[in-house]
Amino acid sequence: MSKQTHYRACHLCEAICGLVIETDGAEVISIKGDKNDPLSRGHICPKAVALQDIHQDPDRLRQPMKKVKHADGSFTHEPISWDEALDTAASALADSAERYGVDSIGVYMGNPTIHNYGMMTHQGALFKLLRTKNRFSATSVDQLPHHLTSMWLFGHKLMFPIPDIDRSDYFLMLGGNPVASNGSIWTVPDIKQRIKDLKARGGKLVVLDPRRTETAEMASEHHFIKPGTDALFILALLNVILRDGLADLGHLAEFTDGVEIVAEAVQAFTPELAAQHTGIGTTTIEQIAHDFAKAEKAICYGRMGVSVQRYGALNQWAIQIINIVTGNIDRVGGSMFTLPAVDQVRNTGPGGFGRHRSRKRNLPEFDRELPSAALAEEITTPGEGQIKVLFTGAGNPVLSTPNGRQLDEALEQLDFMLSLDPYLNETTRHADIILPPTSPLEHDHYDLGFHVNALRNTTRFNQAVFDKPEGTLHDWEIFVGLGERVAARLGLEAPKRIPPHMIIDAGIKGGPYGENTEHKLNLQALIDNPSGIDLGELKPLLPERLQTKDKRINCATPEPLSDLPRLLAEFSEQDDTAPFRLIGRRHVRDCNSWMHNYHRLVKGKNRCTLMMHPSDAGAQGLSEGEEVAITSRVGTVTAPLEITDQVMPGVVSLPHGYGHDRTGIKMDIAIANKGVSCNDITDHEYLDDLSGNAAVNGVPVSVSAA
Ligand SMILES: Nc1nc2c(c(=O)[nH]1)N[C@H]1C(S)=C(S)[C@@H](COP(=O)(O)OP(=O)(O)OC[C@H]3O[C@@H](n4cnc5c(=O)[nH]c(N)nc54)[C@H](O)[C@@H]3O)O[C@H]1N2
Ligand SMILES: Nc1nc2c(c(=O)[nH]1)N[C@H]1C(S)=C(S)[C@@H](COP(=O)(O)OP(=O)(O)OC[C@H]3O[C@@H](n4cnc5c(=O)[nH]c(N)nc54)[C@H](O)[C@@H]3O)O[C@H]1N2
Ligand code: SF4
Ligand SMILES: [Mo]
Repeated sequence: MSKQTHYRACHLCEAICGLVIETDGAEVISIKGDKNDPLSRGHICPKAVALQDIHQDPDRLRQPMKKVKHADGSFTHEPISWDEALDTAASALADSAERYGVDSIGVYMGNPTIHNYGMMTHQGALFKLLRTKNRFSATSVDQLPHHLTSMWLFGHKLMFPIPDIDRSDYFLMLGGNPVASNGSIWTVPDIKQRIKDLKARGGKLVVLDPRRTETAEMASEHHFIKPGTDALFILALLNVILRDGLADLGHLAEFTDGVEIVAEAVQAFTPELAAQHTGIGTTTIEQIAHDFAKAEKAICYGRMGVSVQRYGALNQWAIQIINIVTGNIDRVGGSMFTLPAVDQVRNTGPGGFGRHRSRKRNLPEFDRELPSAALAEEITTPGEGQIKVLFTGAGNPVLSTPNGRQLDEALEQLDFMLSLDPYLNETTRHADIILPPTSPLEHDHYDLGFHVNALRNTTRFNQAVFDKPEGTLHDWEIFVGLGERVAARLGLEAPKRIPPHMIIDAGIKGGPYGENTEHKLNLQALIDNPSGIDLGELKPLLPERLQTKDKRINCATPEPLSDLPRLLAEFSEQDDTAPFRLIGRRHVRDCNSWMHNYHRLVKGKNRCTLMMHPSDAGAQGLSEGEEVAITSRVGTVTAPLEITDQVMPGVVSLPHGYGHDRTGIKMDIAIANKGVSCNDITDHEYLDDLSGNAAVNGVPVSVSAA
């Protein structure tokens, strides 16, 4: 056998680190960071080696599976042929569309979709045939508020302001833990070094988080903040900045409107009100507002902790208003916009909001998707538009969406369920047919999503490390195979079989560094430079890059402004009556729910513990390691207690993505590290009412000895 060297991006998280993979025949010999990658500079985390583990995992499905019912009433999944699987699945979709209408088909797409360009380029063709209003995705348990904010302020759902940490002097971070997560809506490989460099330059990182996280440990300052109260803090900052004459829009002034309207609207949000509920003193709030506004180049950034809570959209909007009024948008060392080689801002629609609503709870659509917290009820509520057939792709909503137990049960009521997924897991165990794609090392790769979010403009294409085994299909081929069959049944035009790399070639040629530019990039140029091509640091792009119709930024966004009374009403009551507020946490060796089946990522002590502050544990008479019951409005789970002053008093933390104790799954190592699902106790009715985003952080719970 011959040794070979391959270049491949790690697709497991948003940092998209460049890897050098050595193989010998069909074996992976080593996986290392690629020092020549202009974005990741050789950085990797402990998860990179999981690419080999995923590829070799005996539990990874290599053939389509069909759910078979046995005489004793039990079910198993048995392998079947691709033709039988695709024919059966396509018939079920077409039958349902004909019998009950297209809205009887539900769709849920999970997070790895964005990390897999074949899914990104080909999912749309199938959904266009189905035209169902019942589409859902992981977006509404995650970054929905960022999309809305970008659409409202900059005219496109993907116009994300990207923290330019390498050239900044002041970084205010709320509810993000990039040292564990490796960054999000911010592709920032090697974050630890970048934080060290910021501090070495005399810059400051200020972190607000109810837990003293790995990132908080590295920060210049960390302030505990009570979960769910951030909006009061952020609006108080904004109020102080505007009140004290610290606003200075810089070049944004020429094309920005509505600041006076915002200034008036936030007057009620005083440091005193914020201090009363957040746990942060008025002096600190005033100080942070002044430091931020006076810093030459400052960044305000918020992530999961402020997005996936009761005021997610308001928080993200107000964060960007702070960046705008201090002139820190589109400024070197502030938050800047990318100009990616395949320009998804130009290639995709701007997004829309509230153009239709969910049947049962009247929750708003965003970009043709409804909030995932409504999926279960849309399956169980009878009437026109009820979901009878569900398609899931690269998602595990039973573990990842609020009140997962309710969804787990609802899935049993479907007429038919179809999953595009390499694993038999907590969600796909309900599927009548599971369609497993090729392994990540068996297909080529381009980061359609994450170059858009990166702190440097680079571009990189990777060829497959291994040939595709005979009798297997890539994700995109499965979409096309289904689409062709559905189209034939419904008498519609079949989707085209254009391989994703050709779509990328066209995207690059027509993009900002394409054939008509000095760069003259095309796919071949990327193939010739497998570590990636550097397109330089982020540059100021406004107002030209704005996608708003009038090429202006209007700060007085009606939707978040109309959400202010809800916030005031909630916090006009004096005391929080909830015994504890539940938050999540991420560990560098986890990735949501699906990476617990690889020994080297799960070994060591149990990570699925409930963290509680010593004073709370003392008051409740609970001791270290003891099994405790955590109860919310919708359910109870038990977990071992970890007593630590990492969390603030009144707050408990349980990671998500565990709960591999369901029967019928095939992931032996994960089963041995089963833990419990925190989404068994998060509440599908506890939402950001404005956006419909789930609020999995700040959930009221009680804790007692189990
Ligand atoms: N290792 C690892 N990396 C990952 C993932 C993973 O599962 N594991 N998942 C990937 C995905 S899909 C995403 S979206 C990103 C997420 O990336 P991040 O958002 O950076 O990661 P989280 O750990 O969720 O950070 C959220 C932080 O918010 C805090 N928090 C909770 N509630 C509140 C609150 O009310 N206010 C404030 N201010 N803070 C609060 C939490 O304590 C936590 O530290 O990570 C990605 N990377
Ligand atoms: N309580 C709580 N809940 C949360 C969060 C939290 O912080 N706290 N975080 C939320 C966030 S940020 C996210 S993004 C969601 C994630 O929610 P989901 O995306 O629903 O869940 P994942 O755990 O990422 O599941 C990914 C699935 O994709 C499959 N898969 C992996 N690679 C591929 C591939 O290449 N092709 C196909 N077809 N399938 C693949 C895996 O086998 C797995 O079944 O969870 C959310 N839920
Ligand atoms: S940080 Fe780790 S998981 Fe994320 S892309 Fe890099 S190596 Fe992969
Ligand atoms: Mo996510």
